[in-house]
Amino acid sequence: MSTWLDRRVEIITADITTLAVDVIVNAANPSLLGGGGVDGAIHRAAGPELLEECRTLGGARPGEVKMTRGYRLPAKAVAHAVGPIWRGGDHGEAETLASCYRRALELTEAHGYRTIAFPSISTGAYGYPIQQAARIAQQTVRDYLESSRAPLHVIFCCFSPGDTRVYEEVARELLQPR
Ligand code: AR6
Repeated sequence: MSTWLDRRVEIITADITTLAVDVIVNAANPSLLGGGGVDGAIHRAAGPELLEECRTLGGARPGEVKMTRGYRLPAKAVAHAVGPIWRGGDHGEAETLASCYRRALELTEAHGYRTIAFPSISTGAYGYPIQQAARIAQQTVRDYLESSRAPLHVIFCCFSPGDTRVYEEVARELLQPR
């Protein structure tokens, strides 16, 4: 089951490591050397070569994104994004989170890739409230697609049906005429 927001954006429930897309986004930490959650799942599925390449990247700051190959994943590449840790919302978390989505889309376009799948960055271990994070994710992607001529296809890959429902609610909200 998937919900299409428009021809270029859809919401699905899935394990992101199973998706045969061009780029999957990782919710990484500043070391870029792996961790739990989706980060751990991506490293396990990609194999040790991914960690080897990650060691050459020199880490990343919150809001930054760095791209690697996908190795044993069905995806061609991984965009490692460092989301913000939620600290109440008045520490620039929204801007840092939006930067993750924007930079991942820019890198995808720069590499000539077309399909990109995002997990719900920062809403697990980093504690970002999912409804607020989903709003930023969808608004940032929508703004990016409006200003870009690239033939991008964006997938919001939720890990649970509950998260998918939140994303669908937010999508309906954002579709209301402003
Ligand atoms: N496919 C799709 N989404 C997933 C998967 C999966 N296989 N596994 C988990 N999620 P989290 P964060 C969802 O904690 O909050 C790591 O240790 C999950 O349900 O993975 O950005 C890093 O190394 C949630 O909705 O990332 C960092 O230290 C979303 O992915 C830290 O956690 C993000 O949850 C980053 O925390």
